[in-house]
Amino acid sequence: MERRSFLKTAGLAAGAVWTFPASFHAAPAQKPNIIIIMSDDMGFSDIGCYGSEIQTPALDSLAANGVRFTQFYNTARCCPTRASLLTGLYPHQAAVGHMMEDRNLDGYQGDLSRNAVTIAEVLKSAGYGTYAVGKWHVTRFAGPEGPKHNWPLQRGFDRYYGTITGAGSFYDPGTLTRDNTMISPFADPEYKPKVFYYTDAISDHAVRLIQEHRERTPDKPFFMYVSYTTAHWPMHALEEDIAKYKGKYDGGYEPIRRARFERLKQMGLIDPKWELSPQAGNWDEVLNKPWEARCMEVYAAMIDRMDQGIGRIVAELKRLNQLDNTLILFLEDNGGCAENTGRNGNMTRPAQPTLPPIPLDAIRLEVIPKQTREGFPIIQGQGVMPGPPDTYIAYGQGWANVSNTPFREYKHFVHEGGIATPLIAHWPAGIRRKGELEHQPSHVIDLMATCVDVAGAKYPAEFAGNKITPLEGRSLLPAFHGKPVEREAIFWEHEGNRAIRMGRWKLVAKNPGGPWELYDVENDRTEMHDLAAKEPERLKAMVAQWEAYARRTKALPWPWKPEYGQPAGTAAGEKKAGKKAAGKKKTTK
Ligand SMILES: [Ca+2]
Repeated sequence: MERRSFLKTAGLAAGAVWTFPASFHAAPAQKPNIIIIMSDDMGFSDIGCYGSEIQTPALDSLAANGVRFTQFYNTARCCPTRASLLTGLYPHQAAVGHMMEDRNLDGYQGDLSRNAVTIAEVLKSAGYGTYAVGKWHVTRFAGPEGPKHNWPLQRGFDRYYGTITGAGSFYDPGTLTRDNTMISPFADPEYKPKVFYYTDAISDHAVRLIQEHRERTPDKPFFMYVSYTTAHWPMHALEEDIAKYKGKYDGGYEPIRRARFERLKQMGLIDPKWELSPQAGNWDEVLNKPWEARCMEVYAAMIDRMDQGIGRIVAELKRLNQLDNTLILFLEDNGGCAENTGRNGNMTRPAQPTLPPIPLDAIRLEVIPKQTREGFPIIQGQGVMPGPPDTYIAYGQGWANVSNTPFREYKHFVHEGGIATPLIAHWPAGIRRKGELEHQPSHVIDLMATCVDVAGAKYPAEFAGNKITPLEGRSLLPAFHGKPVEREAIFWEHEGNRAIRMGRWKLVAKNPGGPWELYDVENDRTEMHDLAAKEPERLKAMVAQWEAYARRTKALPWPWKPEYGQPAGTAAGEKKAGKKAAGKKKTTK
């Protein structure tokens, strides 16, 4: 275990540049394959090799034979993270500063910018086969007829199987698409599982596309983007997986959170001097404990199933003798989600279908469906045990707080709980470190630069007649080997939540009108001791830096109003924002 001082490399002297020597590792005979695997709405401590009790042997094995980053960051939300990952830019530069709506501002168009290129577009021109599987969610045009200018095949991918929108049933997901055609999972001659479960469909298609690539173009390397919707609401999982976790969460939030906190410290992933952030939710006051515990059992089962699929992908690479020369990266798109979807009300399941059935070949588009194909209504609330296809329920704030152990806040927010994610890098032929930790702060914007570097590709100044915004991220190749990556600062803006990280210092604010807080992250990464009042000069300088970033990257001007208090996108914020926006011009479609 590595006990190197945290953040030591973060405060590099200005101008210190480290260049990666070409001879550092023997150049593989063939360019490496690259697979980026991303999960959805999971917290920092939700996988085994980051302190979780949830069983993730496949990811743990990648970690044991690769490098784990302790300070890797996403953007706090699904679409902006996906836009950043694909383009190497901050989300607003890719025109996806928020969700999939056009707010008539450059940074907030809800449709991937043509002044950005995707990793697939860049690697394709470097001779790679390119594949995307799973959630897309970077275009507001998600109807079966498109327009499809920002669907995967029009953004550099050779093949695609997945969902164009952001969330949906795991048993019957809306906007399911193969290549350029929307399909029904129950009328798909190419894929006929006994039970359709989206996580398995993603894993199976990843395996199949790797096989087909090797059969058809054995001399070409490939890039694959595997984007699971695990463990975004609804809590949908197969009973055989839920059974593994039966009773595991009956003791409530605190024992699980404490155990994760201790394991994180033992593993060296967090500094023992950091305090555990406050507990959200009091188990003693939970009225329906079996229901609340079941929510987490299902959540754990969803992650378990994803890990089984990752295991199958790894096994296939091994079978094809490609594992050594494949860079596999695993990350999460945002922190655990405290949203309340489906947790209110008290619906019951009727004995018989009450609605007209939907034909098996019908294309469905819903994020939150009203019924199953058979005609059973979708049921929600505390009378409904989550898991089966006719339920649609989120796991709620108490468990999200557990997911984000030891940090504060959730998805949406840019305190550490919203933006801290594991990053596992596994590449036997290219990374010598085994089971080690890398403490340098880095960000999802870095994955494009890393892919360009690893693939020996060139990031273009112009693509398809459009000027391309210069790359924001830095290659993590040096960091894979424990060498410093030069970087002045990392920035965030989401729904008026703001942050900047410079070395050991983090400036952060919640909500458009919220005051700035300042933390010494080296001593206090759980953001418990606000130093804003003690460090007015530092605060002022960092605020100026953040504002310059926000204007440069088009995070400003804002669609958010400081007086909203709560950001749009949260339940409270949407209500408030909706009321205010109603009297003004309509900015969403
Ligand atoms: Ca997400």
